[in-house]
Amino acid sequence: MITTKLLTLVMVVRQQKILLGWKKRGFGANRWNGFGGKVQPGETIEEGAKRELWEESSLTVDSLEKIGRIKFEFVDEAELLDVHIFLTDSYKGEPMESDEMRPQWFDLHKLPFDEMWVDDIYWFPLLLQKKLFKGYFKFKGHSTILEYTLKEVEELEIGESGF
Ligand code: 95F
Repeated sequence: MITTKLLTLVMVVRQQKILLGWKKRGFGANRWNGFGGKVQPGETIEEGAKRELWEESSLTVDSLEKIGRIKFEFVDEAELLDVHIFLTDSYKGEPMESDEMRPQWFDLHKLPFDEMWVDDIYWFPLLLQKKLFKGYFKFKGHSTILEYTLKEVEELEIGESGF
């Protein structure tokens, strides 16, 4: 039986800079990434995204823009990960380090791809051009992509039909 876990990822972009967090522990530790995590029972995907952003960076947002959706498969692992990616430029507060994440601003032209998940180099160009996208990446371990698909789309919808 294949199960799918819903996850969120929020990218804060402002004035030619992007806020990434250095993941200090847990899944994806020792990489720069956006802020996110598991959607909990009883919350919407967007609510989960806002909660994780707050927990990991101390930033609050009124609204998030849906920008992408990527399904990740890790060979030899039972769960598929359905990651909903959001963009915002209208947050409130100052980024603060949390137990999980150490936030830092990066120039959009100098992203630390060598210290990010290896899929990011494929879809960041679409994100930064604000093109809606859907992707699928099949990983072996945490650093090897066996195959992938990536496409720009007209809209993003929820549910499995979205793939
Ligand atoms: C990126 C990932 C992953 C990969 C880790 C879990 O929280 C959501 C983001 N996340 N982010 N860019 N790539 C392979 C692991 C699914």
